Amino acid sequence: MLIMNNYNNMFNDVPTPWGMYLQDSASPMAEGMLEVHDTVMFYLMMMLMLVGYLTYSMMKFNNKMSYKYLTHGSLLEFIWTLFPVMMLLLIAFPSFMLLYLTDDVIDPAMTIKCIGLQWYWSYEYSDFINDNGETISFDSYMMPEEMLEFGQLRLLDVDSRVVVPIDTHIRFIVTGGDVIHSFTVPALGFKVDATPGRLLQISTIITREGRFYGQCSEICGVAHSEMPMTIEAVSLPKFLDWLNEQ
Ligand SMILES: [Cu+2]
Repeated sequence: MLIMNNYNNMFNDVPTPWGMYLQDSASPMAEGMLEVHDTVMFYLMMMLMLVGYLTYSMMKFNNKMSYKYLTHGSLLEFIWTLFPVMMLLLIAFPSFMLLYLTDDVIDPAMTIKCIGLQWYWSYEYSDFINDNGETISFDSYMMPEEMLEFGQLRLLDVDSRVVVPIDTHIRFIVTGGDVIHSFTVPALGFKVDATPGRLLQISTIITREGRFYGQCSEICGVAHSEMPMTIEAVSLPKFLDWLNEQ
């Protein structure tokens, strides 16, 4: 859900109190996930109504109804076997299609390495080096509650955000430095385990500017709830300005 941030007039994609639906998507992958959710919900509702209706009928007409072909009725059995199969196929097909699409990494223009640590994230922009010839990298800690500025979000904002350009194929390489963490940004459709000794990748193309928040999603110790991730998507010129400052 979108919330206007008074602090700097940027849109934030955050969980909202009593929010019942998924966050607005900001990438084709998250868009696909919303689509699959809605599709599956449609079939679930149809099944719920059918099963509910049949259960209700059976209770209402209990022992007052007889149907000669209820048992050993081949046609009836054929229908009530085929119907669930069709339903499952209708659910399975779009969901598998999305699953394999999300695994695809299409010719990324830049790569960001995200390392989950107890209890912060460390980011490396391996494609860019600073004046000293070092890779651009920084640690990203949660803003402590007493240091929050007006408009910043408790348990969600960090001291240094991951700034990325929009409309660019970006690859995130995720790993863990100590224990397993999970790099998760709902608005972008990310949920990648940060496993020590393993590199997992996910690619995205962010379709709009904004701040996308996420929280570590693999219980990793006492401060598991205090290692959020904030991704700030900006236009390419703004991203280059940011890069120059690093
Ligand atoms: Cu963690």
